Parts: sequence; C-alpha cells; structure tokens
Amino acid sequence: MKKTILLLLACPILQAGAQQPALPVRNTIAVEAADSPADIIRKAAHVVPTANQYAALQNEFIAFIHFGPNTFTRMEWGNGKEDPSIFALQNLDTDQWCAAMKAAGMKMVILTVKHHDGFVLWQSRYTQHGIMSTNFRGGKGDVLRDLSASCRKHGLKLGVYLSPADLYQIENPQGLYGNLSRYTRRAIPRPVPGRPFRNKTTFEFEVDDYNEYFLNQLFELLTEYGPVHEVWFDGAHPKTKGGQQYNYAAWKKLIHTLAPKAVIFGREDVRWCGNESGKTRAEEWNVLPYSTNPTTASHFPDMTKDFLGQRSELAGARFLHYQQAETNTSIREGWFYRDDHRQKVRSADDVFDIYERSVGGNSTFLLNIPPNREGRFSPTDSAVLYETGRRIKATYGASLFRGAKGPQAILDGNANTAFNLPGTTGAIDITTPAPVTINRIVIQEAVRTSSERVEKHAVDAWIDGQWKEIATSTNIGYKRILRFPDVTAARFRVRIIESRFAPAISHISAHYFKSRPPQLSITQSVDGLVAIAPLQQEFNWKPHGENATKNLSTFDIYYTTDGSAPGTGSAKYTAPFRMPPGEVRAVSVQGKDQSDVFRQAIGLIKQHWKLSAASSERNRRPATAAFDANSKTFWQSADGGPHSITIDLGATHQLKGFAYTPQTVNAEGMMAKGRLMVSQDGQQWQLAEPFEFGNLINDPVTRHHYFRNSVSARYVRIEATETAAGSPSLTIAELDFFE
Ligand code: FUL
Repeated sequence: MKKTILLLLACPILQAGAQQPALPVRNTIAVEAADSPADIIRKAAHVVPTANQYAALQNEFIAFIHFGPNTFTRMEWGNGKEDPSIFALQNLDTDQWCAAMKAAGMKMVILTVKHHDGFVLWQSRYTQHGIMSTNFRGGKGDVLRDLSASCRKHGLKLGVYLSPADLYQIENPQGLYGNLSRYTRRAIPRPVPGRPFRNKTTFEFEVDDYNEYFLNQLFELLTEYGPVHEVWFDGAHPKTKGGQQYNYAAWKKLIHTLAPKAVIFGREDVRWCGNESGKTRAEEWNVLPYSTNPTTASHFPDMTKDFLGQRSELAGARFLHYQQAETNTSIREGWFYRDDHRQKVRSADDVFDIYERSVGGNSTFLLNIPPNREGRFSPTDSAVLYETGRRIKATYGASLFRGAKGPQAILDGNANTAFNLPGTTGAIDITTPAPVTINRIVIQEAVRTSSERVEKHAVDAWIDGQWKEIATSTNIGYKRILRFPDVTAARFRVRIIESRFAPAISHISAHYFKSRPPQLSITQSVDGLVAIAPLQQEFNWKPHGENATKNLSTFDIYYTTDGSAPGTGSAKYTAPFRMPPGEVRAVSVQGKDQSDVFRQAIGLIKQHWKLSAASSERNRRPATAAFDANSKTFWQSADGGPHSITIDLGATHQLKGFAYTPQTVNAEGMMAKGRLMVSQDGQQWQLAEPFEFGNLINDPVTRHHYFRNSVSARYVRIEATETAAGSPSLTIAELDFFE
C-alpha cells in the first residue's frame, strides 16, 4: 500500500471499502445547493493544503520577533507619535537570536518590520519614520538586513510582519492612512531618485495613497532581503481612519509574484488560532467552512470560536477551504521586552507543553521572543530556547518503533509514503523487536494528498495477554501527539474509529519523555490565604482524564517569600498561608528533578476593602466583583461614561503599583487607558499616575502598572478614560494593589 504523492495527486482513485468514489483534491471546494450533509463531509475530506501551506506545516516550530519603539517605551502598543530617537539601539546581535532559535528547533523567524506604531526597522525609501532617523549605526542600520544575513548563516527561513494598521500614518497630519485620496492607477514600486531597485519587476494597481505606500514597502521587503516565506498581516487595529480599505487583491498579486514560496497569515493561507496565550483546541481542524469564497473573502470565520471545523460546523458551508492554524504566543508576558525583573518569562516546561499541544494538535507553534534593549535575547529567554530544543530532540529525535514490524509506509520516516486504509475504520498493528517503554505517540495523516479525515482514534498496547487502551483522541490531521502515562509493551495497535473518508496514515512513531515535576499556580484568596497547586490548564490534553504529568501525588512544593531562590532547603508547602504583600517564589520537586521557579506578586489582602462608589452597575455584574479575588466574575458599568470605581482599602498603604485583570467572557469594556486617583480621606484626591494597556481584546490577560514613585493611599479611584474599541461600558474582573 505504498504510494507516492505524485501518484496520489495524479489520479483520483476508487478506494476499496469506501462507500463513495474519491474526488480530486483541491485547496478550496465549493458546496453546491444540492449537496447533502454526507456530500459536504466527502468534499471536506478532499480539501488539501497547497505546496506552500504544506511546507509551512512542516516548519512546525517558528519564531516571532517583536522589536521596535515599544521595546524602549515598555508599551504593548505604541501610538505613532513616538520620536524615532526613542529607539535608542546601540547594539544588535541577530546571530545570537538565530543561534538560540536554531537550537530550539525552529525553522523560520518572522520579524515585526513595522508594528502598529508605523516605525520601520528597515531602510525604506518611502518614509523617514523609522530606523533611518535614529542614531543606530549613524542612521544606516537595518534590522531586517542583519536578520536575513544571520538567517542565511544559521539555515533559518525568514518572514515579515508588516502591520496594516499604521498609527504614524494615521496621526501625522501628512499621513497617508485614511487620507481620502483617490484610487488611481499607480506603478509599484514608485521610483525614488538615487535609490534604484535591482529587481526590475513592476506592477500597476488601482490604489489610493496608503495602499500604494504599503505595496511599495512590500516590494522593498520581498525583493531586497532574500526569499521571504511568510507575510504576516495582523488583524489588530488600535485605531482606523477615513474608512481606509485595503486592496488585498493587489497585495496578494505582489506577494505571489515576488515571494512565490510565501504563505500569507491573516488571509486564506494561515489563520490565527483565536488566542494569544498558548491555548490549543482539543480538536483543531484545518478544513474550514466559509460562507464566501475564501480567496476573495472579506468575511472570515470567527477564529475565536471553540469549534471551527468539526462535522457539525461544516453543515452550512458554501466553501470548504484548507487554512491552517498558527498557535502564536510570547515567551514573555506581553509581545515586547520590558524588563528582566518583573516581566515573567515562560519556563521550558511551559514552552515544551505548548509545543506538544500545538504542533501535536494540527497547528504550527509561533513563539515570540522579544529582544531586549541591548539588541539581544535576554539570558533567561535564551536558556529556555536551548532547553526546549534539547527536550524536543531528546524526545522526538528518534522513534522507539525503530526496527518494528508494521506497515513500512508508516514506519519508514518518509512523509511522502502513506498507508491507505481500505475504509473509514481500521487498525494498524506495530510490533517492536523488544518491549519499549513509551508515553508519547505521534501520528500523521498524508494531508497533502489525502486531506485530514480521521475523526476519532485510539491506541492500544498488548499487556498481560490482552489489548489495553492507552490513549484516545479525535482528529489527527498534519500531526497528533498523544500523551499518556508510561506503558511498556512490544505490541501496539492504532485503531481508526471514525473518519470522513478512507484516511491515509503517513507516520506513526513512539517516544518517551521523562515526566517533570508539575508546573504550579499561585493564588491568593480574598482573605489573603496564599495557595500553591499544580497548574490546571483549561486546554490541557487529558487523553484519559489524566494530566500528562504522572504521579502527581509524589511531588513536593518549596517556596520563599523574601525574594530568594526556592529549593529543597526552603519552606515546604503543606497548606495555604498568609504573608505580607510581596512575592512568592515556588518550585515543585519530584525525586532529583526540580521544576522551574514560579513567581507571583502578592497584593494587599482584599477582605476589608469596601466599595465607596461606582459610576454605575448592571444586574449580576456588581462593582464589588472587581475585588472579590475571583477573576471569573466582573463588574460591568452601564453604557455611557465616564466610568469610575472608588475603593476604601481600609488602611493607608504605600502603593507600588496595581494590576488590572480584564474579563474574558466577551470583548466588552476592556480598560485601555485610565488614571489612578488616590486619597487619604476620601475627600481630597490626587492623581497618582495615568496608565495605558494595549492589545487587550486579543490578549485579555492581567496587566500590571508600576508607579515611578510609590504613592500613599487609603482610598483609590480608577477612572477609565478609554475603553478598547470604544466599548460604551467598562468591565473589570479584578483589581490588585501592590505595596
Ligand atoms: C496582535 C497585536 O496587536 C500584538 O501587538 C501582536 O503583534 C500580536 C502578534 O498580534 O494582534
């Protein structure tokens, strides 16, 4: 049953046992009015990635680099009014970035050559708002040039993030964004005296000023830095103006011509996974239902939905289209570097866990590592990358099914060969030469030729003379990693239980990962009790209702409250405890293995806080929910501002800062900007500091604001001056104050 891709692509074959004949495979298949639900499913089972999409899937683990003025202002979103000199870069070491990314096993890096603030990191001919107006290398520096040279040296592919939203072009009086200019025929690239292009390709498009600017910049990016493999269009828009439209058809034509190997993120090739915090769906399908033709669509499915491509979702589709998910998240709290003491960095345990859930969950893992103000990855971030790479290699570098008996097309390590099941169910037996101890199985479908078809599968091991089920899961697609407790056996069986059409399995391998002490979460109750417990990940895989970490009962937790590093000599955690405001640092220990350090700032105890006033409230969303130590409940004001909440802290405190936790039920009322007012008596008020939080809707996680100088207060009042996306009400899930 060994077939090459060429053969499969060339002839739609009648598969024995399948109820209906195979269809030709396509990247998009239209649904006809007369199609029955079964016809739709059969069509979905013939939707495949393009060659570029497939190459992008094979990258598996890729890097994001967020770098720019925000690195220096410590903001998540700039405002476009930054003086370029804020970008006070002195040194840049892209070789250091690439060495660490390569060691992590990443295959590509995508640089934010222009984030929403509009500042460009390359020597563009079309603006002065960028690196050319800084002192970096006398105004001649070019971050993309350095990075592309380092990528070549280290064998990494290159991608560019060019933000369509451009606050500099919006805010600047001569700005091109939304300036209501006429759409006319314009030549791209627009010639600039003294700055000729080596690439002589030219285009003509009917565009306005901003689209022309954008296309000129894309032309520079795609012709002067070597091959580009991904162009990333962020859907986030801090602001828009003048009804600005994007002429995407022109952008696409230019990209397809100049970067024929590139996939486009944010449009039809690659999609957002729906969150920025590393969550993965238990079932991630890449064949999606569209209501309009995806190649010309201006409406896309809601990528944040819990279910996207399941059978039940396909029923109303007009088009079925392959569009793979990218799980994008940052190694640090926030997308940009802020500091090395407060900004949390994900541990290798965490990054490795996301790797297994995302790459092994039919998506690509896009991990952001924001360089610091020295132009380098901070040592902590680098160490995590090296360690993650070591674990990936040690775990997945070789299969424990080496030398096993079973379908060779599955065991040969060749992605171009596949075993075609005769029907929609079946079993694949694998026998190893000697018993092996495993806790991971990797399964892949030949998605390029035969789409994603498996809807339910299980793995059994032959133990004590009978088959014992060791893992079950749903879809497979490009890759599924099953995690389960250690099992030792010499016979295994993968059962395909349900499929959309007879599937083609291209790969099965077995692996062993030495379990690590669990990751921890540290919480504080309303009366100040601090509890430390294993992290319960909402989206974690629990193939058997078990966590991937085995023997949870055998670990110990040690912690400190004085800022020192915790270890087995520190206090052992036995029960929740109270402590003065400060920081808890904790580790879990299992035998000789110690977890990474988990840190949590502990704020003022809220037990005696009182609500003094709230501008308004809604039923079931009372203002007291803003400080009930429960981030699932939240305060929501009535529509129409100004919105404020005043709290009596019960005693005077020297405040260093505060944290705002947004609600996550919907995107309403996120507090983008505000002022913290303080008072000793509830009568005389004084401004402590204004504050600003960017990117709340896409990334609704706890945000911290620390004051330049600590402020003394018994009463605090938060006045919101701006809500994200102009929401008419304000919502606060939780407020914390730190002393
Ligand atoms: C978001 C942006 O607003 C963030 O700043 C970041 O660039 C992230 C990757 O996408 O939507």
